[in-house]
Amino acid sequence: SNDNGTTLELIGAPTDIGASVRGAGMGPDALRVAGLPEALARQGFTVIDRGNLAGPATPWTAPANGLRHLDEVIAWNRSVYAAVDTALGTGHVPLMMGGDHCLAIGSISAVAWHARKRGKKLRVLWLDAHSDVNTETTSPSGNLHGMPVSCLLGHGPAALTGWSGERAALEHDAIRFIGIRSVDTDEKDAIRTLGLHVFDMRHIDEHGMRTTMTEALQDVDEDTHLHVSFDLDCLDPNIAPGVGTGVRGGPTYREMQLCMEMVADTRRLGSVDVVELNPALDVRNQTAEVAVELIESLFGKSTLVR
Ligand code: Z70
Ligand code: MN
Ligand code: MN
Ligand code: MN
Repeated sequence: SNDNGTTLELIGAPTDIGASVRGAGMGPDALRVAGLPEALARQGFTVIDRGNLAGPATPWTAPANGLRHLDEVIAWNRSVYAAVDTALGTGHVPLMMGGDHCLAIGSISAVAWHARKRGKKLRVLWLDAHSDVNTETTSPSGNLHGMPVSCLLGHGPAALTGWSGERAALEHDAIRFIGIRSVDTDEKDAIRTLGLHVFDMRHIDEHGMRTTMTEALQDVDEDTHLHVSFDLDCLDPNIAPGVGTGVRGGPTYREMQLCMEMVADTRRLGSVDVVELNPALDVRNQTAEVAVELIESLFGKSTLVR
């Protein structure tokens, strides 16, 4: 057989609990329909599809104290944390299929706990049009998918911080943002104050994806656990219309392929989130199909001829 020795666990988290637009809850099944499990199996991985986690329905109530659906967001993230923790504890590579981006709180908190236990450095690549570094006091919407980075840095609501065993799951210099082009006013201040490393679209336009990724992956070494948190709205809406909050001017298909290939080349990828896929807004599941192709590259499928 072509078994490459690595087991991937697909974990579905079918919810739009932190989002502004309905539909992200259908993301996991759209990725399955697009053939994600089979594609990864063809690459030699043992693929375990854990099916979909269960959690509360989205009530679509107004924000309370600057936070919408806080109790339900906590419940979903507890389930995600437990599933990712189990996968990592078994030596498997978890691939969390969202669902909206608030689920990265549970996912990355579990990853951070395991990285610390194993004495590994953690590097997170946050591929997104948005910086997701709002808090309950700065958020214009109250939607928690705009706040996961703050929670992971220890600055979110108390109920969503500290899950990794430390106040902050991530130090400010453990995360690199790629593709950013929609940042709220107060988020800009937070980025400056916290010293976050943001490779926005201007940076990619001026320096190219190759230089950008060389910079973003600097100091990733054999002791590094690399986590990719892939918000599909990072992509240009021309190729990825199936997202709740598309923003024009994102990376092209070719730029994102190179990004994924350069991550794969490090051979340090240890966990992944794929979030914000909204099949209700998609066109014939094309965003899910693009996502599958990019995830194949992320896990080492090469288009190199030589
Ligand atoms: C805005 C907010 C956001 C994704 C929208 C939007 C955040 N900054 N994130 N779509 N994926 O409401 O905080
Ligand atoms: Mn996001
Ligand atoms: Mn986004
Ligand atoms: Mn720094």
